[in-house]
Amino acid sequence: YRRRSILEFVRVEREDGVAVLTIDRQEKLNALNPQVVEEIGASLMELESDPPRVVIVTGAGERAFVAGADIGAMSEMSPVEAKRFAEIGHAAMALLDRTPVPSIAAVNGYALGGGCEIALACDIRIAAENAVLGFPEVTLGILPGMGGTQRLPRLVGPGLAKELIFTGRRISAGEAKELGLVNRVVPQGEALSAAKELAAEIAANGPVAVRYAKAAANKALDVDLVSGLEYEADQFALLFSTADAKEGMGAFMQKRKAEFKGE
Ligand code: CO8
Repeated sequence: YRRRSILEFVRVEREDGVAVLTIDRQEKLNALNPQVVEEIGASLMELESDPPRVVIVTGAGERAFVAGADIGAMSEMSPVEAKRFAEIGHAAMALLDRTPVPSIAAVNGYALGGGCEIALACDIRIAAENAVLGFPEVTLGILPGMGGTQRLPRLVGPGLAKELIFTGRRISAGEAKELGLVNRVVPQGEALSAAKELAAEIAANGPVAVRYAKAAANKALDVDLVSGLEYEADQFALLFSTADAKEGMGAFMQKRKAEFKGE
């Protein structure tokens, strides 16, 4: 990604160890054109050099998280340009996937197509009750090109994923909760504040432990059970070398609150 000193459609604010990445292209319901995708990638790359304790991704305004890829821009793409678009999308989602710290999508409104795929690349999804989710790509004659065909079956199982992808049907936040596509539904306008509360709860815990726990949980999706359990045991043991583990267990024994330093 090119480093851009001024980003037009993405901003990142940091507070108390939590970074909030906001996609802001409100007149197009935060739809993703190549520049928006590049800016998401560039912002995530920037965070890599000084990771926060939690990353939250959200959309500006109350109507949309992200209403998908920009259909106007896509309607003029050649296959080569579409491939490039998918590649920068995958690269940005890989950064989100790979971020060592927990990520939360605050789904504040429409999360369609590429929008739903961004939410899927996060560890946890919180939806406002007005949120509408779905994968309308096949209704446009294309398919989910930013990881949806791969991440949705892993999250909700192949049967439900295929139904959603083949029909392109939009579902409510409540239905998404029933399917396990979102963790929780909150009142309209409260997705970001709920995500921040959750982020604070996570950020109060041992940061190294949380990172290793994320890596171990991700392993579960990639390897067989025996290898995964071995990995877990190794990470468990490794944490005993951290000051945080001494502090955490010591604080319990001394009946006081632990103060973690992330070391
Ligand atoms: N692309 C371009 N413009 C959009 C998009 C979009 N996806 N979504 C909304 N807009 C624009 C509208 O055109 C409109 O612009 P204008 O005012 O200039 O006409 C403005 O945003 C407001 O939208 P609406 O007037 O349509 O608002 P409504 O409340 O009537 O409807 C909907 C809201 C239902 C969300 C409707 O806008 C809609 O259906 N949008 C398209 C949703 C969609 O199909 N998304 C999936 C796109 S495909 C995709 O995401 C592929 C992912 C692969 C990515 C690959 C690599 C990055």
